[in-house]
Amino acid sequence: MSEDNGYTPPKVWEWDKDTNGQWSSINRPIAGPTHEKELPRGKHPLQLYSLATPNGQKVTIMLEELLAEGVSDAEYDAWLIRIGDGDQFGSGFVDINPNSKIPALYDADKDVRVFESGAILLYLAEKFGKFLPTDHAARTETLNWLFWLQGSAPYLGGGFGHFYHYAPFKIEYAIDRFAMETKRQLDVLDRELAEHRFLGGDEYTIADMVTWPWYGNLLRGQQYNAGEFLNVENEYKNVRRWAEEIWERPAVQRGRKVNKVNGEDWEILEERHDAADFDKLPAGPDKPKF
Ligand SMILES: N[C@@H](CCC(=O)N[C@@H](CS)C(=O)NCC(=O)O)C(=O)O
Repeated sequence: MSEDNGYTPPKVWEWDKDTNGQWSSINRPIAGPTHEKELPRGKHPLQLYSLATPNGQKVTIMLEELLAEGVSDAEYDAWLIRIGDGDQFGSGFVDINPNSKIPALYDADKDVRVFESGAILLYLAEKFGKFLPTDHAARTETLNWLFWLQGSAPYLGGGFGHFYHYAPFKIEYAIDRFAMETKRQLDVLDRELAEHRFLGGDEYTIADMVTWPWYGNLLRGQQYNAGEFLNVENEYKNVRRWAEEIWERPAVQRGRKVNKVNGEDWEILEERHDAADFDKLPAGPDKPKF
């Protein structure tokens, strides 16, 4: 490996707006809104502003799971935030998430804003009394895995995904560093899932719902086209067993389609305002391939 690529950091870093790369038009070193724009508001108390990235899918899977459990108050409007177009920098969005990242939730019932996907799942679990054990020790174990995911996934997304898939040129040092960490995390999950059916125990909880969109999609080969590179076909048998079981859940199949903008036409529901919206999609395969 080359030890010097000719770059020496300057004394003080400056923002070069012309750097290329897929996300360079939206990445900024400052926070706050770039333009005035109110958020739309629908008929349900729960208003979700999101996009079907793994972080977005966590919330729509949780909401669909709640509805599948018969929690009718979990009905929601899901509005599309196109992050490539900078919708997350509109003033209305920044009001409910000062961090300008999807997903963000507004609960009109309580006049509460919730940002950070992990906080959103915890809020919904506590509001409706579902998918979070009440026993203190079991609840703690669920929260251990929820916080583990929130701390770990940025190494998979912002680290490995960025340098392996999005970066305008390949940097061996960065790809090695984050491929190593991603595989280590998969092994953490694999060892846990060798002992338990779900993360932290035998119950399906918000810990599984936050983790599946990242590592389940990675095992499906749907994340950064990296399945072969990370050899996920041949390793992590327990993660695969867990990911395939969750993939079978109808609520997961519904949730992953909400606020989606790419893929097959039968899996793209850009906005969702009613359970019947899924019926408007063209027929897809009976059992989508894992
Ligand atoms: N820690 C946050 C991460 C959210 C996040 O990174 N969202 C990305 C899409 S997956 C985003 O909105 N990016 C837009 C931007 O960075 O401007 C969470 O879990 O909610």
